Amino acid sequence: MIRAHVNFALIKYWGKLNDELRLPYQASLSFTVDNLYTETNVVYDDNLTNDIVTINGVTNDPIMSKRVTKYMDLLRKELNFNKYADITSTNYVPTAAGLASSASAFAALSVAAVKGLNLDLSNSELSRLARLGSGSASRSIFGGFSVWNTGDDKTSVATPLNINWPEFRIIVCFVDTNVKSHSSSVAMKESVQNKELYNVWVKESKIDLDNMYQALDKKDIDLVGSIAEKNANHMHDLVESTGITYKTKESHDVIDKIHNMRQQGIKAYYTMDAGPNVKIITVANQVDLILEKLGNIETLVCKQGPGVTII
Ligand code: 2P0
Repeated sequence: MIRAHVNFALIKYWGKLNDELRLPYQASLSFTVDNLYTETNVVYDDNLTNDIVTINGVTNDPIMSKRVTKYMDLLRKELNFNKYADITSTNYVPTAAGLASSASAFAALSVAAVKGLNLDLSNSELSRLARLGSGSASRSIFGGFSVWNTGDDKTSVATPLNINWPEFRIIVCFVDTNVKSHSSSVAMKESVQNKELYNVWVKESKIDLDNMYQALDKKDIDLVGSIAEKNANHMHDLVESTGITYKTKESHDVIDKIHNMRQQGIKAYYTMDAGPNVKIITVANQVDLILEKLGNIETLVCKQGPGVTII
């Protein structure tokens, strides 16, 4: 069984240069967390004539399992084998939280599929295979902070950043569990088509990344938080220029609370991904204050998590 953890991007991946190979236009930087993860087991069986896919206890669900079998077909081609497998995967995220993550799912699946073949691949090679399943999965191979670089099929992989910052926290605010998000792949595609705005995004996110390296080096939460917040706002402005929006009224309410907290000197910054939930970027000694100010919003406090592990 392989366990892979969810990662949250502080500098976002948004837009594919190559759809099939999932090569990004810009590098992204993320934090892999401890308490949201996927566990996956892949058992090859010479008698099988197709893959059997069970996700969260449901076998061969038409939409979910199709993406998995398509990915297994890709691995059969890439790694040159022809066996089918019984695949069981469970997402450990708060129930009904709307936080299913393709990052942890494809990181766990890629590694479980490789281990089941008794292949010994490097973390870089595993990151590449995970990327082919879902871009952000390339980063979940590693624990803590990591960067997924641009490049070609071989070189566009994630690498871990050697940053020891045990006090860093991300508080997930589950603001709206019922909203059906637009798929990030579709929203990315539309964003890329808006060439003028998209080019600005690519240019700015490179600057954000450089600034983020320096801020992380100093472990300066105000700098890290404000760069991440600016980067997330830029991504969401780009998304909204296509007519899609991920922010709901509830998201805006939490964002307002975060602005208020900052006026009171609390170190709280936000980031958001392809959905309405808001993630607060902070450090350990601010967590109790923040939770108190959030009131009855459902939250999950995340610390640094490990890279993929065999369990
Ligand atoms: C990220 N997101 O960097 C960005 C920020 C969402 C917002 O990566 O199409 O599921 O499978 O490569 O990785 C979500 O996109 O996209 C994502 P695919 P993925 O975390």
